[in-house]
Amino acid sequence: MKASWDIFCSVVDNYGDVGVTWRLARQLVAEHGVGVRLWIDDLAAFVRLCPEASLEAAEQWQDGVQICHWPETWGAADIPDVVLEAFACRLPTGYIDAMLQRSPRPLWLNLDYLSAEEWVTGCHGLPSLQSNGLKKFFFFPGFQDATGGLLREKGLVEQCQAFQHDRSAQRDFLQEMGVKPNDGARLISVFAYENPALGSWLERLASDSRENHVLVPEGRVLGDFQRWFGNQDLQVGAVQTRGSLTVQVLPFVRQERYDRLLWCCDFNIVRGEDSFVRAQWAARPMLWHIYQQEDEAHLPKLEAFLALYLAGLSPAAAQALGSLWRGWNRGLDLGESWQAVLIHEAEIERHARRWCLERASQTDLAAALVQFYRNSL
Ligand code: TRH
Repeated sequence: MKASWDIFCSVVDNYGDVGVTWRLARQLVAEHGVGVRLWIDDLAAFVRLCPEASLEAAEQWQDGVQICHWPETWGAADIPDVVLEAFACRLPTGYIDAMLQRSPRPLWLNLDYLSAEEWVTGCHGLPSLQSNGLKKFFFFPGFQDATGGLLREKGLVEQCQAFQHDRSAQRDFLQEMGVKPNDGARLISVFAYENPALGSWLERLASDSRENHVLVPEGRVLGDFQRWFGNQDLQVGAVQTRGSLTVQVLPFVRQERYDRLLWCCDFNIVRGEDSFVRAQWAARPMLWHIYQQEDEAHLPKLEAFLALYLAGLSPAAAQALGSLWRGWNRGLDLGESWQAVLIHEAEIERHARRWCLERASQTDLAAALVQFYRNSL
């Protein structure tokens, strides 16, 4: 009989929580033949990633996943074999009581946020005994072998490579998005949080000897672009040019299309958790705008990832890319560090491909979760 899973997603803000759980749910169904109910408390966020979904339905099926609205007042629900709470969201008390009653007890997992910090390898998979006698296991995604790995669908890297070798498929895709870059222009995507230093980077792009075509999905960083263009109203579809720089505002598209956009670009600026991972699978030079936390708690996480990511680069290229990432995340002037990155562009590109292949040789997160469940039986 096929195993049943409940995944609980509480949308804190933005799209990362729902982005990760939706991808995971689909993959569990498609590749591991399990039945998945995905409980989401904010369907509006889900509809942005899956536009055909209903905003009102208490229950609906999308790509073989049963999507359930997680109501404020919890009703009754049968308990499946595996209960996965994403990012320490709090399960309803009535649901936990029902878990206690079930025989055999379900496997209870907390899927944590992605971090490259060393301590993750020591905590991955550890149980925590709850006061009611239930055990909850902490499952950490990550970049190293001793972690739960990264979300990666079967054949993803091959699909991306085929697309990147097919110029006409890329051109058709971009045209559908209304994007027609001039020949030879560097294509850059920017999905980032607000950044007061954005202007210093845009200045550099505008005075570059090569054309830069910057694609900005609608969202939080748009205000900074607007300010740089003298408070022009930048709506979806807007195209503004200054010197060598063209900025084009794109609509927020379904997840699969956003992936393709990343595959098309020469440089991707991404944020949070899910787009950060997807840019790594795109195997192109990238910059991570990390989600800001109180007391600068995000900075050690940034450094932990940089320590891994930059390790395969020459010292000069590592210095250039590291200083661009740090500068972007600290709101510092970006002109010089961008220029330095361009000097090492070819090496950074080779490195992005290598990094992608190395990560793709590890067990993916969905497979690791399924294996963890099997081992628990
Ligand atoms: O939206 P985010 O900033 O989410 C963040 C992070 O997950 C952060 O760690 C978490 O603490 C916070 O939310 C609550 O960035 P992220 O993780 O990249 O999620 C964005 C999702 O949106 C991702 O699944 C890709 C998707 N997306 C589209 O589907 N279409 C688009 O056009 C774009 C730009 C993104």
